[in-house]
Order: sequence, then C-alpha cells, then structure tokens
Amino acid sequence: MPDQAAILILNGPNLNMLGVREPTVYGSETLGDIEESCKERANHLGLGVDFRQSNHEGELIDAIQEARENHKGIIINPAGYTHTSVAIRDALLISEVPIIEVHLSNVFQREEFRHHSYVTPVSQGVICGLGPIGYLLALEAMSKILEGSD
Ligand code: DHK
Repeated sequence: MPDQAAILILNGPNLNMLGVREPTVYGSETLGDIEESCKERANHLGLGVDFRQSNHEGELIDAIQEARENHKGIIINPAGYTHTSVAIRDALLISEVPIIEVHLSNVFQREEFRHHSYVTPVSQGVICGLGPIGYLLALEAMSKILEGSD
C-alpha cells in the first residue's frame, strides 16, 4: 500500500463555473472533471488529494492554515486572488509546505493586471497556459519534490 500523503489542491473564485465560464479561455472541462483526473493521477503516484474550491478569500486562507498540520503540499489556483491577495500569500508562507501555483490560461498572454502574482514568489514553481493538464503536471512535480524531501 503506497503512502497516501494528502496534497491540498485549492481553487479560488469562479473556478466552480468552469465549463460554462469563458470556454475559449478556460476550456470546456468542469472543475469536477479536473478533480476526477487529479484523483486518478494522484492514486497512480501514491498520493491522496484533498480537492477544494471557494469563492471566499477567508475560506481559502482557513484551508491554507489547516494545511500546515494536515497536508504535505499545496497546489493552488488562486484565480482572481492571484493578482490581489497579500493575505493568501501570507497564509501560504505560514504553511511551510511546498507550494505549486497553477493557472489554466496563459496569464502572460492576457491583460497586464494578470501578469503580476502575489503567490509566485512564495511558490516552488508555476504552471500556466496548459489547461487542466497543468494540475496533473503539478501533481507529478509535487510527488518528486516530496520524494526529495524524505
Ligand atoms: C483563473 C482566473 O479566475 C483568473 O482570475 C486568473 C486563472 C487566471 C486561470 O487561468 O486559471 O487571472
């Protein structure tokens, strides 16, 4: 039986609307589809996944604070809060676990205000522009990072 290290995969505001939300930018997969494929990939990697979404900054911060005790790593798509939230960045620093930032779209091909992230400086790496595959690549990377830290 593989070690079921739980990875928190945290999704910010409006990502619950994937599938109907600007499909030309965010694709046609729903967040449920992404959760399913993350759980499948995590299972292959011997990792457990705690997959969550919230539209509320405080709820995202509560989840990040819990990760310090309950999770081995955080994969986060902070969505719109990427570009605005000092509080999410501060919470991530408190977590003291490896962090990977994911975006479905290529934020650098989009509006200027999406080019800055408060989360990138506290993340081990960033994956953007590859759609839902980005989450799976983040899981692969997290698995390697955790192997290295054992
Ligand atoms: C998702 C959002 O909701 C936007 O606010 C970000 C990110 C980009 C994404 O590409 O997944 O700017």
